Amino acid sequence: MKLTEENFKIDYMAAIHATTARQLEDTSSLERYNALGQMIKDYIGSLWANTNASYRADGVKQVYYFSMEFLTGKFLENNLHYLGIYDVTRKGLRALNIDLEDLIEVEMDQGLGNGGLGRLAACFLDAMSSISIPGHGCGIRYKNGLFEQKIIDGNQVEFPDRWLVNNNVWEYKRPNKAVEIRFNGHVETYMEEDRLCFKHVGYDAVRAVPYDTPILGYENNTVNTLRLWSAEEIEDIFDFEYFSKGNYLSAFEKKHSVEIITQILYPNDAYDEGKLLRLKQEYFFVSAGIQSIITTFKKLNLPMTEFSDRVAIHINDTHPALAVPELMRILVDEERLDWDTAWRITTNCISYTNHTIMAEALEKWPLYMMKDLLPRVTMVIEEINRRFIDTLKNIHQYTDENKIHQMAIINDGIVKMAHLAIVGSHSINGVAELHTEILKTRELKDFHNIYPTKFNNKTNGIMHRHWLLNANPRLTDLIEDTIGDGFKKNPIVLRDLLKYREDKAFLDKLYEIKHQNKEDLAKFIKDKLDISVDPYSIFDMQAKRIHEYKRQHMNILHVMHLYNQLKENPNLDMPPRTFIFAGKSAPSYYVAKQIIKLINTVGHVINNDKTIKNKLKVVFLPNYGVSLAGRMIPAADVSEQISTASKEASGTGNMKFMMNGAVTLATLDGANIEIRKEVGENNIVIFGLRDKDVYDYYKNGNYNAFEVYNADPALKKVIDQLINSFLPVPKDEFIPIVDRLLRFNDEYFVLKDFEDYRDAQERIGLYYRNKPHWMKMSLTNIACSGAFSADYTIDKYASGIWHVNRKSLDFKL
Ligand code: B1H
Repeated sequence: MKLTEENFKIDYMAAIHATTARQLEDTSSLERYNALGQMIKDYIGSLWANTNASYRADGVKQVYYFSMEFLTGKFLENNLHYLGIYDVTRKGLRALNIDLEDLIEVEMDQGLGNGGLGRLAACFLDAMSSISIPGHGCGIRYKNGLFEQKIIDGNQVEFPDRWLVNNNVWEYKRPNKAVEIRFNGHVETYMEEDRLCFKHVGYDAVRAVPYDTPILGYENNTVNTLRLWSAEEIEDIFDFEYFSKGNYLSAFEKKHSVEIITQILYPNDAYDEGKLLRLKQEYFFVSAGIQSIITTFKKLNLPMTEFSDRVAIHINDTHPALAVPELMRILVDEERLDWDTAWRITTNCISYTNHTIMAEALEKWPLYMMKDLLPRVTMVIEEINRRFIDTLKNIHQYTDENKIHQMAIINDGIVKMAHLAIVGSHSINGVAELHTEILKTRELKDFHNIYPTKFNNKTNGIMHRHWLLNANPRLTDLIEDTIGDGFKKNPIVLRDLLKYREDKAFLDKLYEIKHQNKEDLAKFIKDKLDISVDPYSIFDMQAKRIHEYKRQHMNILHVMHLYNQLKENPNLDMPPRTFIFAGKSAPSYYVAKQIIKLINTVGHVINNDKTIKNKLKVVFLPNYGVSLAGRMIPAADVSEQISTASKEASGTGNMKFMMNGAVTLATLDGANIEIRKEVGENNIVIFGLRDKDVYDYYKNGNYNAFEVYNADPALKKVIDQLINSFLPVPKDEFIPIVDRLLRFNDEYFVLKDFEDYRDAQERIGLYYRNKPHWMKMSLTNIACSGAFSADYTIDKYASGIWHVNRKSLDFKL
């Protein structure tokens, strides 16, 4: 949009007065931020209204991306960039003696997600708007996002994330669009003419109130909607029943028991806790979302049979899989369609992404629990299951009862959500080539046999405008000066940078930018943690959720090994290294928390040892999230992507780091494999077991961790140091970690991969010392990262799964 500095100042002063009723000089940063946010929101308003009007006028097919998590982070900076008014805003504020950076800092992260899955949903929303896909998010407005992590005495301690305390300027509450959600009660059957009908009675009703946030497209006038639902009590229950009986306090208890539904985000990543409240959350937002989609569809005045021509519903993992029976329930019970027609519509609408094969993450609900909470929906699932088993027997001629039992949606009193999602959707995709291959040939092989065409791959992507343009302005400027700004809309042209591989002047500039970013981070680390790190050292980073399969403990054991070498020979010729860790552990994941403690303990010893001449430092940056990632990633030299092969479905941090010029140190897992394909094997450092080796060990049961431990003195030494008082903690502190590695035979092959990892790290050191060589690797990574833009990923979802078209809008503000 067009905005002059003069007009900006007029609008901003008006916003200050309207939102604060104070003179500018009397306002706080928070008030100034809110005023700016309000003003931007006003600018967005007409674009948003226009987008919705045009979708409705043309009756275009729209996508609804259902996800339990949307990790959007901050909005202000992005919205300014996307409206094309970042520079004028900065200048205008400067003229008023305000730093835009300070206001950006004030905004709280919207942290409504755990990790990769939630951030992917946020990058996808941005991409849908930016490539002009009519696509919206549907989720939960958690009062408390993912906990805030503090490190106290080396331990993770969780604090509530009260992101709403200062009010959320970006959302619109829309009470007039609230819907009712029904839990518990029972089902009555009755005949109407010759149709058997079902009525849910005696239920507890909850009000779902939507809060809408605009999702801007990049300079294209498109504004889609992120609709998050919040639970409120239904007034008449609250008022009457209780008050009239004089139960004033019980009335508030009732209110509390309703609002608790959207109070917290479950803090597990890739782990299913199986709590009733979680099931409630899942049904709550799925039912609300589908009801509101149906209301929107009905405004088109089309027959219900055209629903799937106008609506695509995507479910982000199985958490929203109740969309299948809920849509069936509405089509059959309320819209009075026959089962087969309803089923055709439902399966045509719904598509499903699988994000993990880790057994502990697969959602399973006890049938009794589901029946109790959702009596009619469970009946629908039972009917879907009955018909599915019929198909297996009659169409596919299955006679093997065992196989049928295994594939069933419900067996032994358990509802398997992945099976429900597969049977109820027309598309099932994995999130990287290897992951999809594993789904097809191993984990979901039986389903692939009967539905070969449903399965497809959509390798994850990241929003390059966030992770490059916003996060790394220095690098962005250099790229723009060198190859023009085409990469902003079409990131594959970053490949033009490959021409500069031999250009010393260019590589020097690239080095200088990385160095400045490292200086910035070094200062941040000093301010936050009072640890001095050398910006000339290798910044080696592992930033992601803490999990044994991601193997942060392998990383820190290797750091201990380097330390041992330095202690033996303080003059060891080794490039100085700074190992930087960040990531949260699920609060109840004991071993992961011990890994955090171990990293901090080792850091404490190493960082305070003067004899090693600052050649080694270890930093754990607390409270990893979207904002911290934006600070860290531009300063990384080495990106640690070291999961046990086959375990990391894709990874997306790997893409963010390469885009910012880090060299990846990786196992052949998830999207690392595709990164290697893009950059070529000379521009990535690969080590470790392959997925096939891992599966062979599991199958043959012939892995012996003790043997590996006994055969490698350097490895044995570091493991022993965990429990021999080498570290300043009680002797038994790290026994759980050692037990997992030895007594329980090292499920994730940390010991097996250790030697290879050590060699790979040595290669990293050698390459880094050869500066021109290193900078060429770094440049190649940046140049080849465009392929991983979420713009392309979403384009493939749109054409290959959703069958929706781009919708260009020419409205101008
Ligand atoms: C991923 C999850 C996940 N996979 C359950 N599965 C959750 C499962 O709250 N829960 O119950 C939360 C999260 N998250 C990640 O998805 C994968 O591990 C990554 O490899 C992948 O890149 C990411 C996005 O596809």
